[in-house]
Amino acid sequence: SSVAYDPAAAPPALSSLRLRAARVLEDNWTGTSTVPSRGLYPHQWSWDSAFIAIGLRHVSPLRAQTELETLLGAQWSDGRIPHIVFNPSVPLDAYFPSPDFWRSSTAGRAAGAPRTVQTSGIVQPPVHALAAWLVHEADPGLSRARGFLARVHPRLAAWHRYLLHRRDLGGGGLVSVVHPWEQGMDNSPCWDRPLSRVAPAPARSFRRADLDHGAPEDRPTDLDYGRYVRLAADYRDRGYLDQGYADRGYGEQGYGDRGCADRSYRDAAAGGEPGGGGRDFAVEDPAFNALLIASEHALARIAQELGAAGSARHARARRLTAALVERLWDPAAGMFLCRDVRGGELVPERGVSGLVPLLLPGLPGDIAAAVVRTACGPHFGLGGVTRLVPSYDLLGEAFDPHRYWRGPAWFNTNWLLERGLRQHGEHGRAAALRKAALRIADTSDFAEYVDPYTGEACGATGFGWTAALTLDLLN
Ligand code: 9YW
Repeated sequence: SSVAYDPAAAPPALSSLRLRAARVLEDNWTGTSTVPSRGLYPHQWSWDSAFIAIGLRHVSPLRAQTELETLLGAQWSDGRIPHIVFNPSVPLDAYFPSPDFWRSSTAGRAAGAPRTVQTSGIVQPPVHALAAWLVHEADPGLSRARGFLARVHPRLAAWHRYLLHRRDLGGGGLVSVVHPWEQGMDNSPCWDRPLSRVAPAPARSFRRADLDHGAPEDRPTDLDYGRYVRLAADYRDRGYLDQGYADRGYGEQGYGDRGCADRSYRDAAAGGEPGGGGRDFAVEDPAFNALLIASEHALARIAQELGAAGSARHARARRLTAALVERLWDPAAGMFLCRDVRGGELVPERGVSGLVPLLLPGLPGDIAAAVVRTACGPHFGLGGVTRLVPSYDLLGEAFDPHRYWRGPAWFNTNWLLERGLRQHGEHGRAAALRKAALRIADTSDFAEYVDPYTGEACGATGFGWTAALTLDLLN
């Protein structure tokens, strides 16, 4: 078995939690990657895989490396890492949107989608370089023997280059997402205002598969789905091309040689203003950008391990941290907010995404202290009325303790906050959050998300990143 289990290492309750978490990852393993959930999400998801690798490294560093290598194997030649890599043996109707919606290998040709694997055309938060570094650290001997970092480094560098060069839609140095699915917190109230400009696709033009699993009343509404479908279809119909595609010559910067630049697509994309993705929806999100910055620091360490200099990347991470504060910090709210690039203003909604920059080592001390105060105050209740930090403002009008990203607590964001608290010397609060997360992972059977007040399980159980991050917190 690949489970490294030492019964002397942990008290009985924790060691059985560890075994059960490892078992979830075993059950969700397909042979080359791990599904988030057998029923609901039967393919490979990008940021799920990064979090899963972070936990998997404690039971099998080899599988953790393979998880990331499989994902990176589906990278587009423009550098983007797609948010879903489809498993060809899963029936088309098991998940919507399916490969026949995204049509990556045809519609994504000009942007360099791979020919042999089907993927989506949007992205998810860049947790990957951070994950790669943590996976390496778990077993440097194996990592060096397999040339793991040497192989993933150019792909991770191309990924960051894509985000920084193609996705700075606001012009202030930060990355924009062009779809709520890209940020990963699909129906957060932070998207309500920017999404309201998007004309929904008619409900009869698509069939949701998510409603067949779990509790439909917790899932995003049909109206939200219509808007998600419209945004994704428009991006697809523009060849998944981003701004600046035509004038900067993608091929030279992209990774690998799978790209096939198609002149007619280029010209079409260059025509409109603003062209490509983000025409109707472009948002600078604090968590997405903070994860990019954390991954820039990790990429600097990876470069150093490979014998190159890391100082330029560390410096870039510091500049990005300054841009994050400059563009998204709201002193009155005591937290970071999303910037609606098309509307040109900060979105007045408190999502947990605005606490995630606590992760960053370079955050000014007064800002880190204010974020901790906000997390512990009435809007998020950490150490007070909630057991885990909710995905959205307890006092917000849209708050609902069971509806997906509009209130429930998620384990990945709580794991990020636990790290952030430790990063800024809040060891007592971090230990309490860790304990609560472990207990609730245990009692909820590794739920996808939970009621932040009671810890009651919601969504799928046996959820990949919940099990993985449990393993990481146990170590
Ligand atoms: C969906 C897989 C994904 C996560 C997202 C989460 C959800 C897909 O599941 O999106 O159909 O709702 O919002 O963050 O990566 O776990």
